Amino acid sequence: MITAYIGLGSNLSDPVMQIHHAIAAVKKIDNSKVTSVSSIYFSRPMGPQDQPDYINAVLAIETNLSAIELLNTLQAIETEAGRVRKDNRWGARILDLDILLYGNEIIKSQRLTVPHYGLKLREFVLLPLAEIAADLILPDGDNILELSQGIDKNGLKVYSS
Ligand code: ROI
Repeated sequence: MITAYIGLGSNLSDPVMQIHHAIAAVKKIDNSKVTSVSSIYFSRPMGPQDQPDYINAVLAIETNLSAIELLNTLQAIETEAGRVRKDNRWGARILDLDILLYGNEIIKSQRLTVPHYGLKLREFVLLPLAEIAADLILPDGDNILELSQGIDKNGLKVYSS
């Protein structure tokens, strides 16, 4: 079993409901067990500001799936939520499920970069991650608690716990 961390985000179609639904869907993934779920956070958009505010959370999952199997499963959950994959990398989305970490592995393939490229730059990833895994160390040796304490919160707040 590998412990992976997944970031969840939504800013369309009732984001709080989307995140609750997504957490329930991830809990049903075969060969896997969700071991912790952060609070649900309210965050301001990173990137273009002419889009709604976001709801974000992070969860930990122990899984026997490979990283690509996990990615395929998460993308199926995004599609099920009604997400249309188009060229809107920085735009509004119904549901985003990102593999933040997959054990201590470093993965650089066409479909997948792990650790997630935005991990250290995003308050809406670092603070929820620190909430559920304060003693986590990244593959490069950086410490999640220190990173989370060093980042501007940019209005991030707990929406519900
Ligand atoms: N901004 C916030 N606050 N939360 C997100 O999940 C998020 N996701 C994105 C971009 C557009 C970068 N901005 C975001 O993909």
